[in-house]
Amino acid sequence: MAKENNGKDKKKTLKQQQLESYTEENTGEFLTTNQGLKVNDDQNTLKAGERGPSLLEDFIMREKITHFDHERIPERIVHARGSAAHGVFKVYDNKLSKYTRANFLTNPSLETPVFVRFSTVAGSRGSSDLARDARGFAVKFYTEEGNFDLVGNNIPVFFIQDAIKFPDLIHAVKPEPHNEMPQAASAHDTFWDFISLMPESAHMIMWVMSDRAIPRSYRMIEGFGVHTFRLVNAKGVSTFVKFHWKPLLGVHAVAWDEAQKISGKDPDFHRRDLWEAIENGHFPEYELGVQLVAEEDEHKFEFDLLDPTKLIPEELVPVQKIGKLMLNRNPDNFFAETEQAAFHPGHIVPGIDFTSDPLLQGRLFSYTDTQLIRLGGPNFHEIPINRPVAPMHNNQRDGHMRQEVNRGRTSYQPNSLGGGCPFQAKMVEGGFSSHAEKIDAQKVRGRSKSFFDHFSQATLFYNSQSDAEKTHLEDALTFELGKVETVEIRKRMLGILTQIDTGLATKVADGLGLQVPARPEHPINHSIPADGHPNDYQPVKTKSSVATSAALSMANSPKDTIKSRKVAILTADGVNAAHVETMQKALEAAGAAADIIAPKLGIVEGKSGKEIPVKSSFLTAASVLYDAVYLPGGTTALAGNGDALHFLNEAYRHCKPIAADADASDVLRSTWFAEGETPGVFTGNDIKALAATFIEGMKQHRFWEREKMGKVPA
Ligand code: HDD
Repeated sequence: MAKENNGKDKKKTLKQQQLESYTEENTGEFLTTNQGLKVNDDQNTLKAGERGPSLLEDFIMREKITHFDHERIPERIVHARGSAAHGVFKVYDNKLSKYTRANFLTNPSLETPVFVRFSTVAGSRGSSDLARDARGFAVKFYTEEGNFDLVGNNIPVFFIQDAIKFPDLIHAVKPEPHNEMPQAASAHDTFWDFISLMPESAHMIMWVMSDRAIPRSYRMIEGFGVHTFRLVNAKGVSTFVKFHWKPLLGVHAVAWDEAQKISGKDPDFHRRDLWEAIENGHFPEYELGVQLVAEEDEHKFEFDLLDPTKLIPEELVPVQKIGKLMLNRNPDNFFAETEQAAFHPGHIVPGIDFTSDPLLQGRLFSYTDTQLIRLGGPNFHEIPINRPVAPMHNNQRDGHMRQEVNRGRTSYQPNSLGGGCPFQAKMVEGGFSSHAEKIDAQKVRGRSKSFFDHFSQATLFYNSQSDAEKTHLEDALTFELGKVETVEIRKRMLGILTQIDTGLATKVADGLGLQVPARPEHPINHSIPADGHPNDYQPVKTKSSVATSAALSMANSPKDTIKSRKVAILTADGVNAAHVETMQKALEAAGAAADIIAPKLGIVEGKSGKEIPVKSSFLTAASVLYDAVYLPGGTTALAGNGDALHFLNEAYRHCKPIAADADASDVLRSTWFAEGETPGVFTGNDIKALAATFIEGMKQHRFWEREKMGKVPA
């Protein structure tokens, strides 16, 4: 595959140069101990005689085993399973300088190095990439003014409004404590018990039950900062901002049946996809967008900007695209970089600031705290991947694993012995100064009434989905609640669903064999504090000023490329090799990769005698690992091959584009979908025309309308 742009040939970023000073390679070197002593045998312990006991003196054995014994660190309490890449971010112009003094957001000549980690939330480090879950989208910008971390998700809202509930939410979704099941799945009693008692999660539930939670690729997800943040300009004027990432490849998902099968066939599917795309020069790209709201407009919406269970519909405030992120380099070492990366929404730079969103406020505490245990002490900022490229100077000293050798006598402020250094920076010198938000309030342990509408945006999301997306959402809820054993929990969830959409509630109830409960006049909130008056915390439904929002449906995502998609070409001896070659070339010219699959590895011999090397056999390949399938003519042998027919039927079931030579009809006749014309199945013998139609079809990603025709038993 052609390399579009080789990141390694480009000028190295400051971060790359910094990281390189910490790298080590064994090639051509002698084996040594950690003390630099050359070792002549690390395969046999020192013994008292060849058959005798090992000697305590053997420092080589002790060092090797001791280090091994301590190799593991605690996995992240959430987002344990992840994959990361290096890249660069560049802003398009200086338009944002009206709103922010952050250099990396206003200076188009700057190329800011970034490290981006994608993740699932609930599963352990070794769990499947294809779990139904939100995806983390954490970006560390190594700006010249310090590190800025945008620690977001692929979903623009969250389950809860207040960080104090986060431990409850995570305890509920993680495997149940008595038997540690199920792994990386929300389809169990404790999760839905919690959710059914937490009406504020209704909006987020719509998103995680949608296909957004089973992405095709990390390269095809959106990202959101979730909270409302502030941009602050040089004059100290603040503007509210929501951050968005929009992938250039569009937003695409797999089918739920497919996701479950991928989890078995290739649990590293997303990790591999990201890695291979970067190795092949298909650098993932995302545009950074902002929604800006002037301070004086803070209260003009029917929802509260500080409520993290709400989004700002793009119909009300458009997303302005301000720059582009490109991921162009895989990490050198997973543990050193991806595992040790420490993100924190509290890492900000001058020109960006927080709001009082109570979820954000709690996060500002949690992220440093968690690194202290996970990375083992207060010096985790010195780990190479976490170091800023901006210089660090302060009076913090010592602690476990301190790397810096601080010179001088003074580590306090004020001092005269050290010449008063390091100096505090004025704002004009780049010093950070918190936005002077005016606050005059009484201490209360409570919530603003402006946070009480839990359902309008859940309804807005549901109403904005395409027919297929609605069906998938209904199916997902029916699946998840079907796995719940406690019938009371299922019923309580139906009560929540009635408040979002009675049609949705009816369909799910039907699948569960239950009655739809009457829609309560006053929605019930079971999370009323013991000393609160029940009416104090009743959810209210406000009429949303937007009925549907195009940006909420993946069906409206751009569908103009097949770059980096994977196509399976099914072959057998006697195949039309000329057609295979033409199709392969056309697909590769459009940026896709086409793999030859055959009954066994080695070569297949075309009818013309041409030999074609086989990439995978039906034993190791699976339709769920591909985006589309091409069946050339001359493959009659496959008509009697159960694996090949299953491959085709399954691709059909998952609504994938399928192209076949007209004279491959002998094989097609043996498949489930042989009869008649169906959407997304392209046949013809003019191979060039067929390739062109197939490529256009692949741009659509899936032909979900096929699902109406009933499920294929594959
Ligand atoms: Fe969090 C990790 C995103 C709420 C506490 N979070 C973590 C990561 C992402 C998010 C992407 C992984 C970062 C990485 O790749 O290393 N978290 C979010 C979003 C939230 C959110 C978008 C809501 C808008 N998180 C949230 C709350 C709390 C935490 C309310 C605690 C009160 N999150 C953590 C944590 C983690 C974390 C325990 C685990 C590992 C880590 O921080 O470094 O501190």
